[in-house]
Parts: sequence; structure tokens; C-alpha cells
Amino acid sequence: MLDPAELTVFITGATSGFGAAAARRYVAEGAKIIATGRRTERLEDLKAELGADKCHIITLDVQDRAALKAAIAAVPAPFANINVVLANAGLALGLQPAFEADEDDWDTMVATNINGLLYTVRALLPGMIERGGGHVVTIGSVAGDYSYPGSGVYGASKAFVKQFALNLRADLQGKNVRVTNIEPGLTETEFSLVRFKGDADRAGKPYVNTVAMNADDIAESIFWTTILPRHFNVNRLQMMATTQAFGPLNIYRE
Ligand code: NDP
Ligand code: 8X3
Repeated sequence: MLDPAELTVFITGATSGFGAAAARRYVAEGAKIIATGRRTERLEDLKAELGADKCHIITLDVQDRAALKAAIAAVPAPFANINVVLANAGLALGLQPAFEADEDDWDTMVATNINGLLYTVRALLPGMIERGGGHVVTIGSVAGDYSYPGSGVYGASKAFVKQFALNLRADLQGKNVRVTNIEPGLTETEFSLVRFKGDADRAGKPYVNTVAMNADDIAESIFWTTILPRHFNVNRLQMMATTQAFGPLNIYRE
């Protein structure tokens, strides 16, 4: 296993959910992290909790390619040896069928889940290769594999992430950079609150009378894939709550 103390992890979307849980998990094991997201106050709280020697913060919108590049160029020396990228920032907006969906929501999901992830990986990969290797972890979803009504552009964006991660593996052969796409199912975070634009009643419904996964479950899986011995690459890791499984294909009847 790799020594986590040798890892410096660049995390997008560290202000909540999987990203925040991963930040805590890595620092607990001695790694350094660069925590990013748009909500500065949450980043400041995380830094106060984890310590300035282990946690560097950058207020960053992943949609802003120029800002991302500038921020990476300005990372202070103690955090400059980035060898894990956790491209986690993302969101779903709405659950309407495609013919009723809000096109602005589509734009935001594409700009964040696809473009933001691409900008993040593209900006960090050359340095990682130059320094001798590392690991790119992308956050996909079961929604990238299985259709459900209203998944629309969200699920399609996660299918994109999965294929991009696999294509990266092909490009990175011989570069000592691993790539893993983490593909969770139902997990209780702020995801649903964001999807339903702050409607807490609606956002809570997917988690009622069941046991979903939680952010620490996903952080543990992310962490595990990155400390495995270097010769060993987990390409895709799909996981679900034990309470979640497959249903039949729907047949429409008059
Ligand atoms: P949360 O809503 O709890 O966290 C999402 C994070 O993404 C926040 O830190 C948010 O930070 C960040 N983010 C969103 N937009 C941007 C942006 N434009 N620029 C920078 N950061 C941004 O949700 P989760 O932790 O659940 O989601 C994390 C990832 O996991 C997402 O990609 C999601 O699609 C995926 N996922 C979630 C599942 C679930 O059931 N929860 C299951 C499968 C995948 P801020 O708002 O401060 O910018
Ligand atoms: C989040 C899981 O099922 O809500 O990616 O799309 S789901």
C-alpha cells in the first residue's frame, strides 16, 4: 500500500458531501489536501478544522478554466506536489422529462459535470506526469450506466465522465498515472437539496424509510483506490446502498 503521507490531493467540490468527507479522510491519514469549491466560508471552516499545514484552500468555480489554471499555478510550494486529483464537483438539477426540462439547468450540468471536470483534469495532468506519476479519480454515478425517468442530462453527463476516464487510461499508459471512475448510487449528501433547488421536503424523500450510503462510505472507497500498490489500477468502482437494486424495464400500456 502507498503511504498516504506522501499524497497531495487536489479536490474539487470540497465544501460538502463526498469532497468534504474525502478531505477529512485523507488528512486523518497524514495526506495534504488542496480543497476547492465556490463557498469560501466553508473552505475556511475546513482549513480551521484540518490545519493550515495539511489543508490549502482555493475558492474556485470549475466552470472557469482560466481561474482554474491560475489557481493551480499559484499553489504554494508545500502543496505543489499534487499526485491525486479528485474531480468530484458536480450536480444534478431537476427531474423533469427532457421535453419539460429547463435548458439553463442542462447548461449548468454540462458546464460543471463535463466541462469543469475536463478543465480540472487537463490543467493538472501535465504537472503530474512531469513529477513522475499520480492518480486521477473522477466521480461518475450509477446514473451513467442505468437510465431512469428524469435522469436526462445528469445521467448523460456521468456516462461522459465514465468514458472519459476510460479513455484517459488509454492515453496514460506508460505515464504511471492511474485513473479510477467512482460510480455511487443513492448517497445522502446535499446532492438532493441542490437537485430540488432548496426544497427540503422534496430533497428528503429519496432517503425516507431506507438506508442510503453516506459521504464517508464514498470517501473510504476513494481513499482505498488511491493507496493501492502502484501496479494495480481500479478502472471503475460501482457501489450501491444494500437497499438499492435493479428494477424491471418499464413497458408503457394504453
Ligand atoms: P454535494 O451537493 O454535497 O456536493 C457537491 C460539491 O460540488 C460541493 O462541494 C459544491 O461546492 C461543488 N460544486 C458544484 N458546482 C461547482 C462549481 N461550479 N465549481 C466548483 N465546485 C462546484 O453533492 P455530492 O457530494 O453528493 O456530489 C459530489 C459528486 O458526486 C457530484 O459529481 C455528484 O454528481 C456525484 N454523485 C452523487 C451521488 C449522490 O447520491 N449523492 C451519487 C453519485 C454521484 P460549492 O457549491 O461550494 O461550489
Ligand atoms: C446520483 C445518483 O440515482 O440520484 O448520481 O442519479 S442518482
